[in-house]
Amino acid sequence: MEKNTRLILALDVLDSDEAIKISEDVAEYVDAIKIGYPIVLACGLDIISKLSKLAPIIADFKIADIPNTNRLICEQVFDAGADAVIVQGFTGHDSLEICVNLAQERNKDIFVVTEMSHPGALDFMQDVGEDIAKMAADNKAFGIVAPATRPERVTEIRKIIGDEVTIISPGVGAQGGSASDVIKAGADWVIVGRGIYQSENPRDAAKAIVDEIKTVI
Ligand code: OMP
Repeated sequence: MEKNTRLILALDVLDSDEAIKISEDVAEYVDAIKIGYPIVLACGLDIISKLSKLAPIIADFKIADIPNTNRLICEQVFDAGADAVIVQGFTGHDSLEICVNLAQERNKDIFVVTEMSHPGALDFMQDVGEDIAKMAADNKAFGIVAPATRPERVTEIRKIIGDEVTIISPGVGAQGGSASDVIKAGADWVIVGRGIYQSENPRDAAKAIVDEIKTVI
């Protein structure tokens, strides 16, 4: 995944035509499109190959199972045309390692969730977020997912993983986070969903975020 605009679109819409139209409109301003359960359950797995003509696709299935099941899921998702998969880190090193190995064989990427962006992440996840970040770096994951709603945590996680591992950061806009703040805190990319796809003009909304990011890099 190339770091140009530093913006990833989270495409959590349920209609295939709408998804393609929004993606075409914003393609110039995004480095990747992140899809997940909502769009795939509504439109089918085929949506991945359709959207992959417009941008690299990150499949956000937050995979969280035993190693063998994780591998079976990653195989299906990579076969469908995704360039990267998001996995949960709390299942431990062997569940992650099998995903990273498969991704390396296929020239694909794995992102690992550390601590999530919503308030409930403070109940359990934050306590293990730093250990998960270290495990992701030790296992040579391409990147981690860390919260734009808590830029200070992104800075902490960056210290743990160093500069080799990338950080993609959701929580900008609808969840209250700021794109420029989290890039300054150490994120490589921001992930934005509703702030773009629910806007009157998704293309203008994406451009405004990219312009904001440019002011701090
Ligand atoms: P908006 O809040 O609409 O911008 O969407 C954020 C996107 O990032 C959604 O697709 C979420 O599922 C996803 N996300 C989070 O919001 N928080 C996290 O901690 C992790 C993710 C993710 O893994 O992408």
